[in-house]
Amino acid sequence: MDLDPSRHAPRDPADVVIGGRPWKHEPLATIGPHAVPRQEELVVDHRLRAARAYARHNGLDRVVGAAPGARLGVVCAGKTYFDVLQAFADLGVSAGELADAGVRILKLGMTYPLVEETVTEFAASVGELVVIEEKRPFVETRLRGVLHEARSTVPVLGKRDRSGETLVPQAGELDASAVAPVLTRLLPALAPRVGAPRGGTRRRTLPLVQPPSRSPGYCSGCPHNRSTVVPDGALVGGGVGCHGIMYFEARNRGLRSLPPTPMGAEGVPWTGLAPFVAEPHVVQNIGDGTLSHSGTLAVRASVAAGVDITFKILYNAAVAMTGGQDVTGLMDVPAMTRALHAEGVRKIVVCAEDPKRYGRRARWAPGVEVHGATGCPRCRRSSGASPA
Ligand SMILES: Cc1ncc(C[n+]2csc(CCOP(=O)(O)OP(=O)(O)O)c2C)c(N)n1
Repeated sequence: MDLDPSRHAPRDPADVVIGGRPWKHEPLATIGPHAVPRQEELVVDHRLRAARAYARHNGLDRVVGAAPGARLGVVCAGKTYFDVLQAFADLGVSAGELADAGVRILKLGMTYPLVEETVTEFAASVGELVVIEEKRPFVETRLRGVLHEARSTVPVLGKRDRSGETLVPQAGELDASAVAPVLTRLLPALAPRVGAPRGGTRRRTLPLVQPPSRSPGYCSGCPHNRSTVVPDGALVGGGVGCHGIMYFEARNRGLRSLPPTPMGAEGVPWTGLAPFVAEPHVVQNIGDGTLSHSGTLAVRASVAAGVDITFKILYNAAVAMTGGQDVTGLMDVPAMTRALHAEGVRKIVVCAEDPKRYGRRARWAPGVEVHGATGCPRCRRSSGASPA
């Protein structure tokens, strides 16, 4: 990787007049119409114009390949540019041979906003345009708008071909092997050269091996083995944390589950769902790291909404999923029961491998039940060992 700061020497475009004044960037540290009367105009118009002027002045968008008058113009950006070059190489056309193949490529350095002059000039220099980009037609849609305004009549292809059939796939990864068939459809002359020996070496495609699949599971001794066990037929919610692996475990095939939530939103979908479904109750797994980070808000919201939910908090004193870091601001277990009680949680049960570890003076919240691993009715079906 070249990290030399001098490899890029940005130059401010001179003489850019925007909104009747020479352009000067104004940082916005204030909000509100009283503070910045023309804020919207600045954000949606002036700054974008300045960005275009900058991109044009510094040559961020580059053209490679054939000279103007080329049969095909390819518009692409970033990684896809290299996939396009690789696809051409796989079809027997090296970067140096693009000109002979009648291919001109516009490699966008900035995909939004498009620099109108650059794309209109490029369109005027080719017979037909194809936009090759991964996923949805982001550049393609904008490009069509720009060319339409400029009254360009150059045909633009992209996600669909002229007959409306899929050309550049929207789904999945777009790598060189997915780009190559797009190119051969546009330039059929390339097709027969696929797999042809080049420079003495021949690329061979190996068959894709489909190994037998293996469901993930917890390590033996991991407390999640026990903490993710739920009563038969229960509706279960997962979220962010190692408990999320329960969705993929072989033993949980057929589990009735709600989809996982983002971190801290464990149980939150239930506040919206509960009033509209016959299901009376959900069991929601949540880690102590997540609870300390933001999950307390989910508990508070559930209490406020008055929904019937059992949060199953695994107290493993670690942010296990991301590598076993310490939980910042972790309360001890008795303090956690007091906090949950203060939030208005109606019933709090502690299942501990060894309840004695908390001592007789532990300051539990009022009404807390503390059970040992064997005595807890909620842990009866479990296996493995859990600290708490
Ligand atoms: C907002 C946000 N920050 C960070 C992460 C990365 N992350 C994934 S799981 C996780 C926490 C896991 O810890 P815990 O809740 O204690 O569950 P455990 O894995 O120990 O069961 C974090 C921080 C995330 N998914 N979302």
